[in-house]
Amino acid sequence: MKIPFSPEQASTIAGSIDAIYLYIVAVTIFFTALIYGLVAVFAVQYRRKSPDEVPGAIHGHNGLEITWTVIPLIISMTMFIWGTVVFFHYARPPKDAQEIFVVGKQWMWKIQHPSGKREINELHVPINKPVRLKMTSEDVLHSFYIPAFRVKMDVIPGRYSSLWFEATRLGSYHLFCTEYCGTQHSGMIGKVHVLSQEDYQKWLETGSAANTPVPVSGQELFKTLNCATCHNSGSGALGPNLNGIYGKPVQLADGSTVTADDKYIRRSILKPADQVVAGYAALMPSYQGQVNEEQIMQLIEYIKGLKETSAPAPASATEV
Ligand code: HEC
Ligand SMILES: [Cu+2]
Repeated sequence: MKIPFSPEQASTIAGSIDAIYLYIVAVTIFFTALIYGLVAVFAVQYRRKSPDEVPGAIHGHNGLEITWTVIPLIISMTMFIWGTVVFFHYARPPKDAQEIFVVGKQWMWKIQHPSGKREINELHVPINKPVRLKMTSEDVLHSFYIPAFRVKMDVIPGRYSSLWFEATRLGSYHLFCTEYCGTQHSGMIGKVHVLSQEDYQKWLETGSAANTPVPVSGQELFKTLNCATCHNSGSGALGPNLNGIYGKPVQLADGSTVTADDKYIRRSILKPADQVVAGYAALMPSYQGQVNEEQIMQLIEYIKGLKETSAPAPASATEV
């Protein structure tokens, strides 16, 4: 259904967002018309007809009170429940969603696909496939908005936010930053290109010789930053074995337990002293200022891929 003055519906969620939006608008228009209409009618009907007319006293009416409380309650609950159902669908990416990495930076969107292919202010996605964007910001607040998909999410420095969608129509659509982020904010715009799955694969492969898959870039960083000096899963290693830690609980020195998720690993790299692993000394240096957000994402992808049974990360003493 094409709604006048609104962008095309090009994702699986666009229809349900528009439906609830139209429902709320329709209810609002109905009651606005009803109330203003009655104000006008009553003003005429019950106007003072002679100068000495005195109105009769009103002593309330329970039936009326209950009616105009219960009806709006029911209507607002339909909005709430329906809205919640749509929101839950929107907030929970499907498990099989393909991940794409996004870093907002004054004033551009830097995007990297898992195969390593990069683009700026353009996002190529396959049609009919759920895609999840993992997003963060290098500097200030930004917000990632694709009107035709009806999806928008804040992009926040120091945090990961995620946004998912499944495109349903081929074509190119607007991409906007919708959080005022400085002088060139209005120029922080781009295009989302929805390709057929074959064309997306072809697009990924063009110039692929120059691309390093994201976890492999992470592995290279792990070597060049000398992480492997301490994290080498050898006996007597200074740092904990990182194989298989992703998603698992970690016991900290202060007695608490945290899950080794993206946020925890990012913090371990930038502020290792904040959350020290039980049984280890706080020896790890901070990498603040040595790695940018894209590189942190790459390191995380590498650590995510380390299975419990992986060969030990090479000790840099023998590697370097
Ligand atoms: C000088 C040795 C050293 C270096 C170099 C080092 N680390 Fe660490 N790392 C440690 C120690 C010791 C701990 C445990 C104490 C703590 O949490 O601070 C640790 C903890 C961690 C943790 C949390 C592990 C867990 O089991 O919860 C992660 C993730 C991590 N480091 C990643 C890295 C990455 C990535 C690099 C390279 C960018 C790096 N480390 C470089 C010594 C090091
Ligand atoms: Cu911005």
